[in-house]
Amino acid sequence: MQYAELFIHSAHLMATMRGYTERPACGEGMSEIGLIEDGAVAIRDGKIIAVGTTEEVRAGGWVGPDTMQISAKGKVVTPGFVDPHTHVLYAGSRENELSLKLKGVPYLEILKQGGGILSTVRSTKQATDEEIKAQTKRRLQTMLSMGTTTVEAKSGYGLMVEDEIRALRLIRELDREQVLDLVPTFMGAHAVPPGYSEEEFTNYVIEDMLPKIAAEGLAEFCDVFCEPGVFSLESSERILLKAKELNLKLKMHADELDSAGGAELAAKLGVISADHLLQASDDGIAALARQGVIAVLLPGTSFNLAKNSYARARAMVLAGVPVALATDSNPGSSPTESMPLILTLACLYLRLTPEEALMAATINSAHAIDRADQVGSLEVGKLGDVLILDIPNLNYLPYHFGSNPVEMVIKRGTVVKHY
Ligand code: IZC
Ligand code: ZN
Repeated sequence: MQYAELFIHSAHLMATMRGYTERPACGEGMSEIGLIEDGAVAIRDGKIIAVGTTEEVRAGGWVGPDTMQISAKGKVVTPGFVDPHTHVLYAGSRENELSLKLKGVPYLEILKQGGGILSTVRSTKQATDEEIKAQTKRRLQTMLSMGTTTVEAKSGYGLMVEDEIRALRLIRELDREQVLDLVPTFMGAHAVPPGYSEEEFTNYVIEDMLPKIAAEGLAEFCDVFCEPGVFSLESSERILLKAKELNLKLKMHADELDSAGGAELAAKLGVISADHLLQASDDGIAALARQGVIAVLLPGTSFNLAKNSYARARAMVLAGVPVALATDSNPGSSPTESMPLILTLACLYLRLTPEEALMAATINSAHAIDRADQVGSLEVGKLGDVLILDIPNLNYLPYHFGSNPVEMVIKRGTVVKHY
């Protein structure tokens, strides 16, 4: 339901994440979630106009006779989750690869055999625009129901220029046709298609794809799967330098499966975020901290690849790297839409505290997609993207897993989900 004015009040706890709009939280700052007891937030025309205790906001005269009032008594209120790393646009699925996975066939071996990413490239190519959109809308709807209100979406299941442009156009259409806000990333360098050497395909990305993508204004970020056996440090650097020249902002899949200096390159290029980082070296982590690169960690991927090893988030927090969290939602290594699950994995296996994990999933994620001026915290002027969680305290959020803690989702001041 849409109301011009909305007043959410009496929250047992409200985590505002205030104070980190200019810079992401790092170090001890990652625990400063700006808690307000008996919290309230007022929204007008889709934007937050007041935040404080229930008494303060009422006394401020923000609540009029026509204001829709919602009690969050006994509940926890947070900003909507921001999911800053997904491959959510595709057709098909890859459950047929489960038996290979269970036999221990590595992720990159499945890709080498023409499966993995290339299998999704084929199923996406065969699908109509409407089919791709319908399948993606269902995933976005699941994300929304689990509290995600802003999501980054990568291309990368096209690989040829016309298919990549198609993917980015569909992302733009989906942004307009459904509730979640989508942030588009070009990731033509996701896999090397059959018939190309890595160098030939890298040249193709640089000479044919990037100029067209940039000219159409279809993407805000450029990302590369920088990984030994996929795109080398050299190829990744060439692609990202070209993207920078064309005014795209930079991201990098770095040090996911093998340690190869991905974090160091991310720091050298000054990317906004370096993602995965399971195998990042100590020097790499120090370099990320020096450059203020955000580490987007994806524990759902470690979990789903049955890695038994996770990114060294504690070392990153200690070094002063701002940490963010994402689902990596994709049909191969992380077939999930659930940020609450990611928060659980982040606490249990990345060893983040519930406060740090929430920071990582809201304002720091917003920074990772350059949206911190609009979302990620409950502060005056930001979008009215608010969650009411049916949990008694913050620890309960990662503690109780596998079900959905979200009772109500408010997107731009509109109640879009209500159980
Ligand atoms: O479809 O496997 N890691 N890209 C890099 C992916 C996972 C997506 C996929
Ligand atoms: Zn990814």
